[in-house]
Amino acid sequence: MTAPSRTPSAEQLNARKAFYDQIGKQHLAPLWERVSGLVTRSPQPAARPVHWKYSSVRAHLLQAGSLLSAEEAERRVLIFENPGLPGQSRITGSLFSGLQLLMPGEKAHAHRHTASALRVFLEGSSAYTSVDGERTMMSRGDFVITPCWTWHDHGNDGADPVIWLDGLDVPIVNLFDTSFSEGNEASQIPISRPEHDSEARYAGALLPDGHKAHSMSSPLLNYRYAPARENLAEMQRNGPIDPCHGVKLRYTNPLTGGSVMPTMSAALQLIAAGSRTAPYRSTDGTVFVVLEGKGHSKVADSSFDWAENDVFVAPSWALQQHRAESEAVLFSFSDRAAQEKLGIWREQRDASAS
Ligand code: GTQ
Ligand code: FE2
Repeated sequence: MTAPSRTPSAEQLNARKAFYDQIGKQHLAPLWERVSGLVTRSPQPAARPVHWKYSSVRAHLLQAGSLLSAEEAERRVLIFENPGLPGQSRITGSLFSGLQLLMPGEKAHAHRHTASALRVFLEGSSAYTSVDGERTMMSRGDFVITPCWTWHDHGNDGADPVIWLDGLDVPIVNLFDTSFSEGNEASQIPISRPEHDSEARYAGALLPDGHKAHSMSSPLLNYRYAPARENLAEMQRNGPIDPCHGVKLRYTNPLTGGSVMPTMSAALQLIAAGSRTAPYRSTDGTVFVVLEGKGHSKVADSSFDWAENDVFVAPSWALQQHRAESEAVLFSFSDRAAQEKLGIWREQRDASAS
């Protein structure tokens, strides 16, 4: 029998359709009808480029603060939901993100889960998070990690509302159907180590003698903004400047030099006032958080004018280009760590060429 060639007749098409219906009942499907959508020539993310202005999200979050307590909410978070993935609680195909609010005196009850979390502290003072018995006070721009299955609770001991951004790998954990979570009888986990103990041990270019890694995540709880910001300023003075990124630092696990957690990567970059980055793209859909400055980004066909604390998304393989009106600092996070482990991460630095 020879394979059918050229354009099939209406009769042939009907016969095929009947065949597909028949095998569909047996939970079978023809690859030849599906393959072009399955094994695409390049990434086809459902997630879209999107931008949230802090001023409007903040207003809604404070409204949530008057509608329910942190205790009632368990976590009072407004989820950034990508318009290309409606109803799915995802900011990119693989990541969850939201803004969390704690009013003065509020505490968020202790729990743990298999999802890994990161936080970027945006607004307020005297807020802490505690992770497996170590508490850290958070300041603006600090980057804090909550590795998978670690007990954590938060609190606001200050007089003003506090707001930070959460990023979690929930969609990855759920892709694998590996979500577990539990609450703790204690609202707050007893503190078993001095405050900032992990910073003393791991935040310098030194490590405790004889330390052995017992986790796939970094032992450092809080990566402070102030020293990282100073490093960026000095790198900018000294050069070279990366055409695609300005000057950019990646947060690492000091024990391995690798990513801070197994699934998620984070970075901090400085773009000089008046300068523009060269077109760039990579396969890790990336969430940007504006920590300083004002500027403009082109992401695929979208254009965003951003200011402090705004959040915007560059989906996988979307061309991105950033221009800083005033000196800008962008925090960003993505699933690059997971992609690199799977051997599928790619980037294109001369991205305008194609
Ligand atoms: O603060 O523990 O945005 O467990 C989502 C899930 C925050 C948290 C989120 C969480 C948390
Ligand atoms: Fe949590």
